[in-house]
Formats: sequence, structure tokens, C-alpha cells
Amino acid sequence: MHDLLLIGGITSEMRARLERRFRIHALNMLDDDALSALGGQITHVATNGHDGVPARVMAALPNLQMVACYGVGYDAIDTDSCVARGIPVSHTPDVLNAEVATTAVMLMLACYRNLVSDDAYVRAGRWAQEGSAPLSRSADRRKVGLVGMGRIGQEIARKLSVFDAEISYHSRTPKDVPYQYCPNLVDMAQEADVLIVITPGGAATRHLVNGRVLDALGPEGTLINVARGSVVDEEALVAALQEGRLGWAGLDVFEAEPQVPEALLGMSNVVLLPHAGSATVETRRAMGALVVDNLLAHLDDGTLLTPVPECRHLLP
Ligand code: NAP
Ligand code: 8YV
Repeated sequence: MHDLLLIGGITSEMRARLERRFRIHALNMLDDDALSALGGQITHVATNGHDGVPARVMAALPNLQMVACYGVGYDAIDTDSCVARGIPVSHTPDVLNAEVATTAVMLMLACYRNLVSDDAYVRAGRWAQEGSAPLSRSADRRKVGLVGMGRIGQEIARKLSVFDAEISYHSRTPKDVPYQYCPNLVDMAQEADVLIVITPGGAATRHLVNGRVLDALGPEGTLINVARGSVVDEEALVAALQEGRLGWAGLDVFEAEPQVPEALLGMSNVVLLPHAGSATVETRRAMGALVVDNLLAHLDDGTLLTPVPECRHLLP
């Protein structure tokens, strides 16, 4: 048996498989003394894209051999420190592409068709009292700019073909895809009806979508963010929505989760989700299976099925 430190939650299916090979220790049940007493025994960590592995926890685990992330985005994990210590990190790419793409499309449709505000209109009895709700806008044939054209971005583009979207994209390098590449994000925002943000988080993308990008998108424009809260300058976003310089926003992620800016809560032109992009039973099952498969592969022969790119050179 090995000792696994668990940061955040796992499903009962994951726990059942892991318990056959690991003694599981939940970080939230350990105070600092208990963590330092146990730290030397821990060989594996299972965490998620939100909690990562705090520096004080890394420092308390001198014999750590591997970190498994329950999510594709691993910006919360200090991979440089892991690599410097020879510790490989796994994540869960691809198995959530379709789900997160559905979430992005769902947010876009909800913004265009007033889904949430019309629902509130009916529930408040306003249909019967005041008559039909204001007209919404068509989501068909829109110019959609994807900020990020990786695994999930490509799936979003594919799903949007049903709505006859005209797709362009921005990333640091062009991809082998049949969409227009825009090296300049402000120029892309100027042309687009909708921006959908689906890059990794972290320092390289912090506030990539800033006030200039939002102003270029404009009062008729819609911003969808299913990437990380850090990619969008949230203060600039709130100000742009409040001042009518941006039309609509559909947000799954926020800068200080689970805190959501108070100002957004009262806006009817905003749709808010609790970082639920991949949060279905089916997709979490697939992600959970991949987390466990990576941990067991590492125990069996030191390999990982889906290592993060930065640590591939550490593996056999
Ligand atoms: P991926 O395949 O690595 O694609 C990332 C894309 O972002 C690539 O097109 C990349 O192109 C671009 N990019 C990276 N850095 C950039 C930068 N500095 N400026 C502009 N573009 C940049 O990743 P993925 O699997 O599609 O996942 C993307 C992200 O979605 C994850 O990292 C995670 O943060 C987020 N996510 C959120 C949820 C949710 O629940 N809301 C669920 C899953 C994933 P270049 O490298 O050429 O720039
Ligand atoms: C998870 C995500 O909810 O995969 C990601 O990058 O953001 C989501 O699928 C997150 O990792 C927390 O587990």
C-alpha cells in the first residue's frame, strides 16, 4: 500500500478503485502538525484544477513521486517546482472536450435568446401581467471569435457549425484548422459578434481579454468565458457591462472563485455558472477514471497515460 494525499473531492467510484492500492489521507482533515507528521509517507497527490498543490503542502512532502490533476487545466499546480523535484504531473485532456464545448455553446445561446431572463419573467408572473417578454436576438449565423483553438476550442467550433457560425480564432501560433487565424486579438474582437475564451489560465494569459478587447467587442457584443477567470480582466468586464460598452456575458469561471462580483448578480444580460463546464455525471466519471488510471500506471511501471507536456521528459 502507498499513501495518497487527497486535495479536494473525488467520486465514490474513484475512491473505491484507489482504496485497493492506496491509504487515502484527505488534506482537509489534517492540521499543520498532522501534515508534517504524515508528510514523509506520502508518495502521490490527487488534486484538481482549482486547489492545485499549495507550496506549504509541497514542502511538507519530501518523498512525493507524482501529482494527478482531476481536470485538464493545471495552472493551479506549480509544474516548475514539480519538474525541478523530478515529480511528474498528469491531467485529464480530451475526455471533457465535448462537455465543455456544450457549456460554451449553451452560454452563448442563453445570452442570445434571453434564456435566463425569460425564465425569470415567466416565474415572476410578468407574462400574464405584462404580456410577451421583449424580443431576443438570433444566435444563428454569428461571427464567433475563439480565443484559443486547442482541443476544446476545436470542439466548440465544430458544434457551432450547426448554427452556421463564421469562425475565426486567436492563439499564439496558427493551427491546422479551416478557420481564419487572427494574430491580433483586438482586431478579432472588432470583427466578432461573440468572443469565446478557451485558453489555459496562468501568468501567460492573465488579463489577455482586457478593457481594449472588450471595447472592441462593443455594445452589441457577447463575451463567453469557459477558460479561467484570470484570462479576463473582471473589473474591466464589470465596468464595460455596467456602462453599456459590452452587451452580454456568459461566464462559467471567475477570478476569485467561488466569489462572484456582486455587481454581476443583478444584471439581466449576464448568465452565470458555478464553474460547471465539465460537471456532468458522465464526464466526471470519465475524468475520474483517467485520474485513477494515471495513478495506477505510475504505481505499476512509473509511466503516465496523460502527462502534462512540461514533465514528459521525466517519464520512461
Ligand atoms: P489546449 O488544447 O492546450 O488548447 C489551448 C489553446 O489556447 C491553444 O490553442 C493555445 O494555442 C492557446 N493559447 C495558449 N496560451 C495562449 C496565449 N498566451 N495566448 C493566446 N492563446 C493561447 O487546451 P484545452 O484542452 O483546449 O483546454 C483549454 C483550457 O480550458 C484549460 O487549460 C482550462 O483552463 C479550461 N477548461 C475549463 C473548464 C471549465 O470547467 N470551465 C473545463 C476544461 C478546461 P497556442 O499555444 O498556439 O497559443
Ligand atoms: C474542473 C476544469 O472542474 O478541467 C478543467 O480544467 O476547469 C474543470 O473540468 C476543474 O479542474 C476542477 O476539478
